[in-house]
Amino acid sequence: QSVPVVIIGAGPAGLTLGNILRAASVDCVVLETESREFIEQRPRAGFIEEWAVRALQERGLAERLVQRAQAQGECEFRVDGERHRFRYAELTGDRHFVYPQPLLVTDLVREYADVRGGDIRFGVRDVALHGLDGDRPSVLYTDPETGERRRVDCEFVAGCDGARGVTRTSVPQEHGSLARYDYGVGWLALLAEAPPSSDCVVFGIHPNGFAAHMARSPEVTRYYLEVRPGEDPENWPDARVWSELRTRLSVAGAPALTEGRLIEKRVLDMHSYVVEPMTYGRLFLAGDAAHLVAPIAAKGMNLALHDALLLADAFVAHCTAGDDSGLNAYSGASLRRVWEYQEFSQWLAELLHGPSSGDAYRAGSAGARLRRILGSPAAATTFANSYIGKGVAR
Ligand code: RFL
Repeated sequence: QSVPVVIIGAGPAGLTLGNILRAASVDCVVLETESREFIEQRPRAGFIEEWAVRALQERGLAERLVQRAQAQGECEFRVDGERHRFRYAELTGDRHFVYPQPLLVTDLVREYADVRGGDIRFGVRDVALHGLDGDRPSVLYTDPETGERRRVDCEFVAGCDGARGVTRTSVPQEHGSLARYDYGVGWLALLAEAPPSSDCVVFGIHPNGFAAHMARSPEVTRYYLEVRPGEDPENWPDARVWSELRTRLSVAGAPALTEGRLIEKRVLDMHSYVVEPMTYGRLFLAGDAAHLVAPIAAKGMNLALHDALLLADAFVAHCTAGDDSGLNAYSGASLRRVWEYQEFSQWLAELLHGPSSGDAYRAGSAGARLRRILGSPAAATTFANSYIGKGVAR
């Protein structure tokens, strides 16, 4: 079999790319290790920036999202027993759309496979890439039903297989670089079967550690607690989680947290990485496969969507008009937004983690950071633009 593009991975990046290629009649095959049921339920992100929603809408990929997502334009910092509202939509005109990643993935799979008739193969094993530095690469995988080894020849491979995929590791080490940053903290990521306790994202800045509240749906809320890196989630029985969330997030005048069963409890070691360049021969990396951004500022899925949009247009221009300018510019164009978001996440992380670092200098600086965005209109606008992903320098 031969197609112009093989897409490895059916996350937000791979599925968005696949949908746009289908709409332009560019043939592709999507290979995914997990089952359809699994990817439609895997909980993760939930905050999508307005520019990304509008871009999906223009491609006919956001109908259900726009109908069902709640839009939020404010966040709240809670510190020293006080609450400070930050109204970024008033400053930028843009909001976040609260839409759980599994719902977006469900919509994108349905559109790709059931509406646009796209080819997607679930449960594949042992994906291997060959000939990336030549004109005719191929992808091999094991068919889950027959156990047979299958091969798809192509012009391009899109590596959309996330942080633990195979495509990034197919790039020879000497070809590029991997820049990595460790935050030195862990986050206990929690999903509670409980309605949100605030109408916006809440950042709790506390000497015990940072905490956060983010709506996911009317029935489910995400919470985060800063913990030691590598800490065992078993150290955090439900009663301890709720007690610590109350300590770090409670302020006078705010409604009490609505508690519920904790349906996810895992420790994330906060780190980020960036692969440069994001291409190797005929392989183009996109999304978490190319760059991971710790979920401090809820940026990862937005970057994955940005990559998919850029790469899709570049493949379409190549395949339909022989125009390679988009493919040549892809890595640089993506990395500008990637580094912008990396730097912002690091800046915000220091504001959130400094006060619990045990270091008086970092704590003092973090206090200055917060006062500046709350007190200076110019600083507030800069922060708001970064927070919503607007005005990335070209
Ligand atoms: P994904 O979503 O990981 O999809 C990759 C797909 O590839 C498959 N795969 C393979 N397929 C074939 N062959 C192989 N060898 C394969 N290996 C893996 C996988 O099964 C999977 O289906 O990558 P993609 O598309 O790049 O999307 C990235 C986003 O998923 C990620 O950046 C976000 O989830 C990050 N993130 C957040 N981003 C936001 O923009 N807003 C948020 O609010 C937000 N919250 C979060 C987050 C990530 C979190 N975790 C789990 C780190 C909250 C959390 C807790």
